Amino acid sequence: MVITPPQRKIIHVDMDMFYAAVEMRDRPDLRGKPLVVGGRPDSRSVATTANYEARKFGIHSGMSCAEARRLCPRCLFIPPDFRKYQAVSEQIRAIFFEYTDLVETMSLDEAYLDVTQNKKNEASATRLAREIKARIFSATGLTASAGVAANMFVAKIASDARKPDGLCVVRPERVMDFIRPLPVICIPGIGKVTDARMRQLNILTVADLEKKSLEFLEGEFGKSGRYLHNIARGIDERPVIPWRERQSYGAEETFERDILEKKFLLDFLRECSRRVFSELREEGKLARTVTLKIKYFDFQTVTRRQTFDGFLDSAEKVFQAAATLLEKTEAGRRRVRLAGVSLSNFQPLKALGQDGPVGLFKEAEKTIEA
Ligand code: TTP
Ligand code: MG
Repeated sequence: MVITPPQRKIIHVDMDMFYAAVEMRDRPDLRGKPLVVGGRPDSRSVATTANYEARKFGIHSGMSCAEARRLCPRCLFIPPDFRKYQAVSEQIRAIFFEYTDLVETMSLDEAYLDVTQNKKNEASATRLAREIKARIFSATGLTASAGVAANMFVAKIASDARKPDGLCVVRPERVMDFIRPLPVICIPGIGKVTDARMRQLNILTVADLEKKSLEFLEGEFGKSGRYLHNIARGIDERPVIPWRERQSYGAEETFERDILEKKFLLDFLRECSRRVFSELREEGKLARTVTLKIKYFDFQTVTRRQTFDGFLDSAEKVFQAAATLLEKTEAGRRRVRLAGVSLSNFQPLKALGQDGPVGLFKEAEKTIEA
């Protein structure tokens, strides 16, 4: 006899236009007007959120505020107040934990809940999702959208399907109809690089991906092949992990002017390296991977990454790695708008043994991402 585990019940909750919604809640005069949370439009800052009125003009997060103003000259710009968003985030997290301890927080405004077993002994995940949305609204005055499905991938797509204030339930027999039309960039783990590769292979949607064999996908995408093969069939076995360790520590900045001088960039990277190294160190961890991010004046962004056999045990080593990676960019020849350094691939110091990190820089393995 084959024993199959019970179908999981996953809810993905995502707040609607989060930062902007908080600002509009607190300032009724902002409501109904196009609004961007970000810096001043005459600075070089970027929009963190646009409310729905602003989105009608094509404004979206990540766009420069100057561009946002070009698209909508009467758009209002409000500086972000992260402490306030953090406080709301804690309120909604507390609500999630009333339902289950299996809560995986993705960002301030987004989390997955596994409610297969839950503290309310409620069998209907749909009813729970409705209740959670109502609780969030009464506690914070803000709306959230929720997706309900048997796995994380489908729940995440579902939460986006009926925004704002949406609730979308995707039953197992409807999953394939729901995901087939999606562009592959919607699949978690597919970034710009993989997306571009898929385009070359003429795989544009999940339906295109579904037609490819496991052998083909493993040949093209290595270890990710099986994951992609499963996802294309609506199967996602990733568990909801209650506490997610930070995946990376980074420091980056947009400069006041575009930078051509390499010396300036090197000084800046030294400072970034010092900052991220000490932040990580404070948490008792060391990293093996350094990533350099460069955004050129025309917004083209590249990352260069190197993973070492051993751990980077000083800020100077992080900087040396970043400086070497800088040589693999066009910095110095092409003006740079933003630069940053991040560290990933951690190990707690205590797990590194009494002798501390060994083999640093030995047989360095390189991963370069364009
Ligand atoms: P999202 O959930 O991606 O967006 P949103 O909540 O503003 O809008 P939606 O209704 O479509 O969910 O991001 C949540 C918050 O994270 C957002 O309000 C601001 C912040 N954020 C940034 O600071 N920079 C970004 O590039 C993005 C995408 C979000
Ligand atoms: Mg959101």
